[in-house]
Parts: sequence; C-alpha cells; structure tokens
Amino acid sequence: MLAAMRTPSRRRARLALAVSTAVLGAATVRIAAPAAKPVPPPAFPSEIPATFTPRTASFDFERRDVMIPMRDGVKLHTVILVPRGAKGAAMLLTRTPYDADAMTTRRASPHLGPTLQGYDNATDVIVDGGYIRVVQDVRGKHGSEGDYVINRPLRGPQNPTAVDHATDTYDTIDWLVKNVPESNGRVGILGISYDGFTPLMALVDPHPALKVAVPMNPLVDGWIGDDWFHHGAFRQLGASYIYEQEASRKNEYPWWTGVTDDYELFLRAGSAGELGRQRGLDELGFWQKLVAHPSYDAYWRDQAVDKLLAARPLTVPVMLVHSLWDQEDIYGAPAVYRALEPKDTGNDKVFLVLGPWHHGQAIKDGSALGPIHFDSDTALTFRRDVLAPFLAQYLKDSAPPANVAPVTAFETGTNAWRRLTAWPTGCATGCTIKPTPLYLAAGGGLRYAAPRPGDARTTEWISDPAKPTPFRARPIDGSSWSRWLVDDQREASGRTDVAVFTSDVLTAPVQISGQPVANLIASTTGTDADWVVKLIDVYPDEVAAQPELGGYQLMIAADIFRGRYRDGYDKPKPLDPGKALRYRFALPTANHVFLPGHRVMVQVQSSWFPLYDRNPQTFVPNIFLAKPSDYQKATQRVHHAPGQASFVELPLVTRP
Ligand code: PG9
Repeated sequence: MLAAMRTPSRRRARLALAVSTAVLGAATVRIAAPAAKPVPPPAFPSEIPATFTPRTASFDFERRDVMIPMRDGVKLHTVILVPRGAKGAAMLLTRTPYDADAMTTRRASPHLGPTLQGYDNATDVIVDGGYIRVVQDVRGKHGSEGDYVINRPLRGPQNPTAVDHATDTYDTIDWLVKNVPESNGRVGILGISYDGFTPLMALVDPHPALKVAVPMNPLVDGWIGDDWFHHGAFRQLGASYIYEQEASRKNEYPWWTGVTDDYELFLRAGSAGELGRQRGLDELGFWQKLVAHPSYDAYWRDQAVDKLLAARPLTVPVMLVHSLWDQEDIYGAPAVYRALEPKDTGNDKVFLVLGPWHHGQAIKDGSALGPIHFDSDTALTFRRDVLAPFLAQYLKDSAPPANVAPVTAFETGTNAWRRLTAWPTGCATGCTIKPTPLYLAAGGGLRYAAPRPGDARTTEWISDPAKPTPFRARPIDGSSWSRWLVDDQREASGRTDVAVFTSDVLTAPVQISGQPVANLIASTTGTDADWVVKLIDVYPDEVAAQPELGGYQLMIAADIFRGRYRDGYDKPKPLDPGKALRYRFALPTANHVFLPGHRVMVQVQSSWFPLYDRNPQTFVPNIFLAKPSDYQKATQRVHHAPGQASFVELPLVTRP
C-alpha cells in the first residue's frame, strides 16, 4: 500500500520541475534583466499547533501545573488536581523523586480516579474523600529545579545549605494555602517509601496548616535496616535504583544487566565497588558516599530520621504504616514509633499500623502475599476503616473523631486485626511480653531448654565466597521481588551451607509480638564473617485447605549482621579466628502466632547473595574495595554448649 502511493507522487514532482524550467527559459529570452530573486521555499506549515490546550471542561477535575518558589529561589514542579466544584476541600500532598507528571497521568481519563490509578492506588481514600491531590517533584528531580541529593539530610552537619525537605515542605504548604482557593487551608502529607520519608521530614518545624502525616514504609535509617545496608551488610541490588535515579535528573538511563540471573552479574563483578567502577556508578554522588561510609559514622547517624525526630517536639498527629514483610524498608516505621511514642503523653499523636504486606501493599490488594492468604483484603480494610477516617478527622471541617486505636496490628497466623493501646503489648489488656530464649540445640533441635552437658558443642558449615548462598531460588531476575520475604525456605534448608534447627510439632499456639533477638555464639576460621538468622514458621506436612502450603517454610523475621561490627557499628574490627564470639542483633518486627501442628525453625547461614554483597571473610578496611584474593573460604560454627548457648530470644506473649 505504501509503496504503491510513492511512485505517482515522485512522478508528479518530476513533472512540476519540467514545467517551471520551461517558463523560466522563456522569461530569459524576453527580459534581459536583474538577477532573479531567490524564490522563497514554499510554505508547508507544521500540522502541530504552537500551543495546544486540551479540552478538559467536561473532566471531573482540573489540573494545574505550577512551579512553587522555595525560600532560596529554586522552584519546585507541582501538580494540583482539584475536583470540579470543590469548595473548602483539604489538600493531600505527596513529595516524590518518582515524577509527579507520571504519577498524575497514569491513564488519560476525564475522571480523577482512573487518572491517579496505577501509581496512587489509594484512590478510594483520596478521590472518594474529595481531597485536592497535590504531587510535587522534590528538588533536583524531574520537573523541579535545584540539586538532587538522595534523602537530602536536614540542614546541619550533613547539609551545608539552608534548605531541606522540612523547609521545602513548609514553603510548599505556605504557597498552597495562599494559592488554592478551593481549599479549606488544611494539608495532610502522605506517601510510601521515599515518599514516606518526606512526610517524616515534614514533621520538623512544621507549617501550621500541616494537620496530619501518614508515612508508609518510610526509609528511616539507611544503614541499620532500611534500603542501603542491614547491620553493615551492603544491599547491592540497590545499585540499579541508584543508577537510574542519579545518572540523570529524569531517569533517562535504564539499568542493564545482559544476564538473566543477577547472581551471575554480581559474582562476576567481584565486589560491589568493582561493579560500580564498571558501570559508572562511581560518577554518582550517592554511590561515592556509600563507598566512603561503609560503617555507621556521623554521615549515617546524623540523618537517621528516628533520632532526628526523637530530639524535636511532636505537634502533628502521625500514622506510621508498616509492612510486616517489607522487602525494602522493614526497619523504619517501628523505629520511628519507638522514638516518638514516649513523647505522646496524651496518646493522641502517634499511631501505628502493622499490616501483612510487602513494601507498598497497603495501597494495593491485601488479600494475599504470594501463597500466604489473609482471609480478607487487609489493605482495603486498612484504607476504609483506618486511613480514611483518620485523615478525615484532621482534615475535614466537620468530620467525627475517627475511632482508630493507637495501634492497629494484623496478627499473622491467626489472620486477625487487633486494636492495641501500644506496641508491643500482644493483646488489648493484661498480656505481657516475656523475652524467652529458644535454644539452638545439637542435632538440629530447637527448644526452650538450655543446652545439656554432653551434647555436641557446635554445628558447622563451610562458607565459600565463590559459591555464596542465594537469597532466593535462582535465576534471580527481579521478578516477584516484592514477594521474596515469603519465599519457601525449603530452598535453603536443604543446603550444606545453611544450619537448620527445628522444634517439635507445637501442641499449643506460640504468639510473638515485637522484635525477636538473635543471640549467636559463633566462630569462624576467617577474620570477618556475615551471620544471617531466619526465624521460620514450618507448616504441617499437609495442609488440606491449600495443598501447596504443605511443609512450607515461611520466614517470620530474618536479618543479616556483618561480624566486624560486633563491638560497635562504628568500630569495625577483625574477628579472632576460631574464637567463639557473641553476635546479638534484633530481627525485624513480627506479630505472629505459630499454630498447633506447626513447627518453629531457625536457619543460620553466612551469605544472602546477591541481595547483600559477599563478605570476603578476610578482614579488609573497606569491603567495597576488596580484591579477588581477599575472598576466602571459612568454616563457620554456631555453638550450643552449656555456657556457650546460641538462641533466638522470642518476644513471647503471655496471657493473664
Ligand atoms: N525503597 C525505595 C527508597 C526509599 C528511600 C530512598 C531510596 C529508595 C522506595 O521505594 O522509594
């Protein structure tokens, strides 16, 4: 079809050329005259108008794109979506590095709900609530001016400028209340992850119009337990995120791997530092800071948000939303709760929600996580019964007080929501939490009784950096990343580089609320080592209602600890080879009931690759810069002898 049309048009062009030559020739004979003026090229205007204004009069919302000036003159790109006919409506603000335009044009639609759906799945709360939706690019990203610094620290030792997320939020709110006439002058701020970190920063010297903050899955401490390190072990899978976020303002350079299995990619690179060099990450400011600050020094301490907020007054009600299987920021929300709760003397400022979710699942379908089903859409319940009334109470002019408990916690195992007065308490009244050691025992046992004389003293395995233990079944390609914390741990328990300890079948429920604590007595033949401890619920051999759960090994709380930090996170030291040393660290928050018929399991291993970089097992000052020859096999031993007992301390709920 296209080829057939091409020939006649070329012929037409040749004909036109012949005619104009003949005419010009005739003219030359009759007039000996001035040189011919150059013939202006024919006009053939672009079909695209210089400006185009979409006809949106029929839309049920109005979109305003504005550049809001900050106190230093930098302007931040902000999208304001005002429901048509809104009057006296409150504003819900999200501040993001993830592109305000993309977040507000997910689908072209004349309706606000579908327009936001996709990125902002809490449309049931935002749109049905009649709020004015405001989404702003943080400074330095996408449409905003200024310089980008990941998780820009507060003004102070780590930020020499006069601006930070607290001042930018203040200036934004100040502009909004003066320039959005449809608003009632009240603003709430909410968001997930990075966009959950910004609501926390908004609590520092807040604008008086800020009435409520809902940080969901916020990054709080990037070294202890959120995105970048866990207890000193580097989360190198974050390299792709840093690359895309920092290689350009508008994320123009997609990360590439060239392999189907990230295990191969990171193993071939050698160290995280070497991967950074090969890929140009070493040109990016944040990567340079990671490499320069592998330990918990002032760079990290000064920007730990829980510590910052603990040192300031709390005036704005805040609801911290935590996901019990958060694969990215599993530390943050409960840490801020611990920091703020003592200030909340009236028990009316700090609220905590614990849901059975992955990172961000609170605004998605919360009926299941992987194969684990929760008997109802838990995320919908949260949004409808907790989040919506909570926001309304503080933002709407005449909303009734929300009947929201100080702590709303989903109990996994029994699949029930609990209304609690504080966290952790285990039950509404009368329960106590009794830290109870569950001992690793000779022969792979796990019991409340301490080790006995005469039992085998250690369990050992070889940890080989040439074959690190995968954190999930290979190939590891990023798919289903959000579900990896609920992967079946049978994959690991069958390996020779994973030590496994299992209880007898339970005859009564075992309920835990809070952070289990790993207390390992361990030795290595190397001079550095990583210790991964996983607390697991082992399902009965057969589960009639859901056969694929027969024998399933579900992680309830698990984390990694880099051995060099056993004397202090800021004091990396070589380990004494062969010496039994104590490693004590808290695992992430759990609220779980191990049911009768189930068993409790603890797995211990020395790598979780490639999510975490490999420990060379030879002490080097900076693991980012480890050389291939530094990576050495080691024999690891956990001890379970009298006087050298390893255990996991359970936050056991005891009922009156
Ligand atoms: N976990 C992501 C993140 C948070 C904070 C800093 C950098 C990354 C996120 O999902 O936003």
